[in-house]
Amino acid sequence: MKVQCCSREDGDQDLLGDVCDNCPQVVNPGQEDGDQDLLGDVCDSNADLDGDGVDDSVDNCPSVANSNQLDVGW
Ligand SMILES: [Ca+2]
Ligand SMILES: [Ca+2]
Ligand SMILES: [Ca+2]
Ligand SMILES: [Ca+2]
Repeated sequence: MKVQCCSREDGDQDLLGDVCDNCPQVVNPGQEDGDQDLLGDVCDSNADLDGDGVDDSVDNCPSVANSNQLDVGW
C-alpha cells in the first residue's frame, strides 16, 4: 500500500502522511473535521460539530446549532 500525501512518515499508519494528517497520532482515514479547524474530530479538543461557535465540550446541545445556548426544553 502507498502512503498518500507528501510524506512517508505516517505515525498512526492510516495511510495519510503526518504532514497532511489532521490527526497524526490517531487513525482517522476519513479525516473528519466537523468544525474545519484543521484538527481531526478524533483528536480535536475543541470540536464544534454543529458549527455554532460553541465548542462541544461546553455546548449544551452539541448536535444542534444554538449559539446562544438557551435551554428552551422540549
Ligand atoms: Ca497518518
Ligand atoms: Ca490520522
Ligand atoms: Ca476540528
Ligand atoms: Ca456547537
